[in-house]
Amino acid sequence: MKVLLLLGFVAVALAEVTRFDGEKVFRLRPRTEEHVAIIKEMAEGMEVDFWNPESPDLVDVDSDVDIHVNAAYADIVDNLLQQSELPYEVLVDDLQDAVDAQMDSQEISPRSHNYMKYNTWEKIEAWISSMASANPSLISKQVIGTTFEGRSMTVLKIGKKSSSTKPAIFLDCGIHAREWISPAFCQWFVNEAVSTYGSDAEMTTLLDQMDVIVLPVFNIDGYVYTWTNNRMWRKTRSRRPGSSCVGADPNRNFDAGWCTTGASSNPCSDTYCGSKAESEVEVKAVADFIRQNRSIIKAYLTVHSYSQLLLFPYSYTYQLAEHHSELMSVAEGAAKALRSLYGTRYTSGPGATTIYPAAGGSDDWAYDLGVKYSYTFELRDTGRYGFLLPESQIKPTCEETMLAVKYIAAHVLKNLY
Ligand code: DDK
Ligand code: ZN
Ligand code: ZN
Repeated sequence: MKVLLLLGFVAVALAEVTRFDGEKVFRLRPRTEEHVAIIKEMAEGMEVDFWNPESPDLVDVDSDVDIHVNAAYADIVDNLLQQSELPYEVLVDDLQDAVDAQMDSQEISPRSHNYMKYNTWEKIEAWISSMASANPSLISKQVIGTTFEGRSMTVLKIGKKSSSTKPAIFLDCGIHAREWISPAFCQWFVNEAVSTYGSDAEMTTLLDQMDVIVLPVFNIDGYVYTWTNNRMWRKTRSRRPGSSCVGADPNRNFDAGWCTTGASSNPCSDTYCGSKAESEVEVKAVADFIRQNRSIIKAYLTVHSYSQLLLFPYSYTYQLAEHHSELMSVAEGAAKALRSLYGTRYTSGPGATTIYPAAGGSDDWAYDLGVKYSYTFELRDTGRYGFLLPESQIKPTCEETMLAVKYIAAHVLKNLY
């Protein structure tokens, strides 16, 4: 009985929402190998949540390193950095304040789905159904799999219905749970597509000629967990007998140089590559869908945050992709289009040199499968708010990103045959 009570207590404690009072985000600028070593030692000695890069083994001299530390460690880290003369600044002074401040939209009807707010999975799920039923001539939906916790993964296929099979662009959002601006973008995209079809010439041509297949939230279980338990969760929520740590990084779990670089084989790491390639059911579902539709899928776009980057293969090797120059010039054109609206600057390039080497990514996998136009977006911002981008930035972020996506889509369309 006592044991049961204790277990019950533990379960309740586990289900509690993680708060971040007094926790800080530091931006470190290691200038020497010694600085890099200090950061890595710090990561071993205490709990450090790496925001960018996402794991200590990816830390390099002269790169920005954003880390989130517990209140208990904040002063220790502060002292350590000062003593070692490691340049740094405090990006977020109180993470709980930033979490609370993120929901800053002035919307008064909190009960309904809203494109200018972050929506719960419950709202997104209802929205998926209603978008499909309200736009039967333009949208069809298909379940492509089930998450570890049993939620349906549904894609929306957007495009003018046609008797012949059309070429398609695959777009996914929410591979990583805490990158909330990403699912917000997929919702924005679907709405823009249906509401500008017939009036915007570019969108009309695109949807007449092609389909865009949208997966609004890839890692649904993780996304739900960021709402219910821990806002900073990144991975899936899979559990395996024998390991107490939960989840794997879906963007290290694809079969592309799997777990050879920039990924961890430690199940507790935020960049854990999983027990094997496609061990995560969500990854398997998407990979199966893309394999089945390989002949029609001409572009693969995946949306993350933050850093303002437009990346393309490769990340698992420093070798340049066969279509490097074309991928680079399309990325630069897209970044230029994006910047034209609000002046937001993006950096373009192959993943390995532009962000960090990282194997098992969806973009590299899709590219090696034969999907030439394969891009990873890292949306706003560059660290001021990081994953906690305020809701007031959803609209401008989505508007500018639309220009980049439409630029890439136009290029894909032009080069179809
Ligand atoms: O997965 C990551 O760490 C970031 C997005 Se948060 C992207 C890394 C480069 C593209 C992976 N091939
Ligand atoms: Zn991500
Ligand atoms: Zn990211």
